[in-house]
Amino acid sequence: MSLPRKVRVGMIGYKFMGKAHSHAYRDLPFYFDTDIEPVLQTIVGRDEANVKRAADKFGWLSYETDWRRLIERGDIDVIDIGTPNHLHAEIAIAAAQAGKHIICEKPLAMHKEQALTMWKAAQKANVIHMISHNYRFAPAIQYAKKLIDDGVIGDIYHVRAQYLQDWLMDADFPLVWRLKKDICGSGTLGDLMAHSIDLARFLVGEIKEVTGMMETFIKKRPVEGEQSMADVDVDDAVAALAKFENGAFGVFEASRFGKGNRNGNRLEINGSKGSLRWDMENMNTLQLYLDNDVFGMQGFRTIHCTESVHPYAGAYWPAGHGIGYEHTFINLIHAFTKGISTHVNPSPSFEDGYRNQVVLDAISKSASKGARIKVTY
Ligand code: SOE
Repeated sequence: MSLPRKVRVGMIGYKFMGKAHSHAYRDLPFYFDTDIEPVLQTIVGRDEANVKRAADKFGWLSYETDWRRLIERGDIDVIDIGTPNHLHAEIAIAAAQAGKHIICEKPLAMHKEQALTMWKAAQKANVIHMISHNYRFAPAIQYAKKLIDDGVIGDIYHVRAQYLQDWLMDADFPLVWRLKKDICGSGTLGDLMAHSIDLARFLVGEIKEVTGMMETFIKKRPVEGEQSMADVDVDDAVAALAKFENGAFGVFEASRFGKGNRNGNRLEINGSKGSLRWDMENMNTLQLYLDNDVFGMQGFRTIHCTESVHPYAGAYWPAGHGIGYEHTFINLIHAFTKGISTHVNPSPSFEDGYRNQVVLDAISKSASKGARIKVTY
């Protein structure tokens, strides 16, 4: 067997997602036999002391303080973008033009026009492109996809998705970048509902029409490092109704004010022959209801998605041992490196990021106009 090809990664951003992605590159060869070996070549951050500390801690060979310098370098094959959202497009387009493969955090862009430009730039450069919707890569979600595609729950009527967190409920919590529209594009919509839209698109199909409502509960917050207050110009909570092209009906809710929900990413799908339920806070299990179970014994059964038949699960531990949040990123990076090795673009791609963004923009437009909006791609 030939030795794995080394692919040198340059990653921009070193906080929450930087940590998750670093760990995934590091541990990928530990669990998977791949013909690509990621090299943690260079990590980028503007603050030299902090980025140096992150490089040492996460195992990167070097660091830079300017992402442009990273893209100019000849010893980088992949650009991994984990910056605040307003920088995604500029970095991704520069990376594509320099012939680097790209993986970008979600939401792909600030708005759909920008997302389209990113997708077209990556396509034109013929590089592999992926958006980091990690929850798709939970074995239970991958197995749900297989069950749906195999017709086990029949025709889909309902998709009900909630993504609830509660880290923003303190009125003294400062105006961080995730609360500034010119940096993040939108609030809970792009940060949390983008994940639910991705799962729904993956499992059920394309959305053709939406109605949205948004709310900002705390309208002014302390400016970081200052004594002053400033307006919050993004949503704290969002709800949307959706019609899917295949006739399914969707109800989506996302909030940072769902007291007690730390990372409550949940989904229920009802079909003509059965239903599925998934909850990220219990991520290794999938609830399945089947109409053709014996009458009197019907009910939601709990499937522990830790068997070798469950996608990705077999790469880790013997059945019943379970995996965690970080492994969804290893699985994502596995799909990404496989794409690089085969030159077949994996999913979710920048096209998925663009389509997701079109839905997000339509929800936002619907909320501001108070009208139902057709989603056109
Ligand atoms: C927000 O709190 C956040 O970190 C999101 O940005 C991530 O996408 C989500 O997976 C966890 O929560």
